[in-house]
Amino acid sequence: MNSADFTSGDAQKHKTLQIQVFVHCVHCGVMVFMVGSSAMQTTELSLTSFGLALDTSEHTFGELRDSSDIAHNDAALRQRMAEDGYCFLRNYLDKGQVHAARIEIIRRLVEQELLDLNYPAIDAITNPTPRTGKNHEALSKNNRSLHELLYTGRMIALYERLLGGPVRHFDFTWFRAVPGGGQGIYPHCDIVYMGRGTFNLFTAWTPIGDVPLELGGLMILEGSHRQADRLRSYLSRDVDRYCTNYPDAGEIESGSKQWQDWDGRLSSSAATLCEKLGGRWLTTNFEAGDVLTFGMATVHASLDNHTNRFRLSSDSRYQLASDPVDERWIGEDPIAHGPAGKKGKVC
Ligand SMILES: O=C(O)CCC(=O)C(=O)O
Repeated sequence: MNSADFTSGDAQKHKTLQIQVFVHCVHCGVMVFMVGSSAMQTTELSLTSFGLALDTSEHTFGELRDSSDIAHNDAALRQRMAEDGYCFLRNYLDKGQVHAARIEIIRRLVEQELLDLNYPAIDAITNPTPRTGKNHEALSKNNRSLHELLYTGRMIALYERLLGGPVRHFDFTWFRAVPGGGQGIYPHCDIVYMGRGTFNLFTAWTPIGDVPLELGGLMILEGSHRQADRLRSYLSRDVDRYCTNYPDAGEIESGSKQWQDWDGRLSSSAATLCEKLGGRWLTTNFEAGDVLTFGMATVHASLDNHTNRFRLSSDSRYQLASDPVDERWIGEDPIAHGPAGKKGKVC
């Protein structure tokens, strides 16, 4: 199946499609989606990341380990994080809360005229002719149901267990609304974007609704957190540093240009990086209620969206309250990667 096949069809048909991924078929080299409707079509889709084909054979691609059986065991959870560089907790969050957060995001997407309202809004079908670009910040800012999901209750309890003390979160919430046909992100580690406080910091990647493979979820490069020696110079970089003596320094300082020569990527190609560093790209069919948490040196990327729906997910960050915090991501109106977050030097 190509993405055009999947994205065509009327709403009712779309709603009744059931997509099952046969993980054993990753052995065939091509990820096979069985798309079942009353007509029982069987079609195929190759997975891509950042526009490039991904080798989904078993030595380079696999399933995330589910740690939900140890979600409430502090020692086991920390041990798992040390071992794997991530913990994937299936069905850990309250599905009702995830749904409430989704409804509010949907309401804001409708307000921004980004959904095709010939279909039920909750399905988040992308408006093929949007009049405006989307405003990520407007999706997450002052979004009480999203913030309750991410910054109270089970989520905070998880980080108290992982960190062993009172926790604070970044005030900035990254919200990803990847439109139908949109690209995922290139391989990177988070520390290059948020390393001015502590390294003892975790990301929570939270699907706001189901995110099956074809919608483009997150992937972790297996064992990559143990490659810190090889990645030492990458991991010590700060994406907001710039050279004041370069011709475009003024544009960085005014905010008209975000990056001088580097956007934090470790590589543009998930497949090539996997060959170089070893390990498999691990992912899953994410469901509402799942959370995937990982550390600052864990290499990750995301799959492209091969549907006509928005992929909705957030990433949020947690650390010990007593540790220093990166000034870019806190406060009422975090400075983020804007001009106030840049650090210049003569190169
Ligand atoms: O959701 C994505 O596509 C990227 C998320 C990410 O890079 C992160 O959570 O650090």
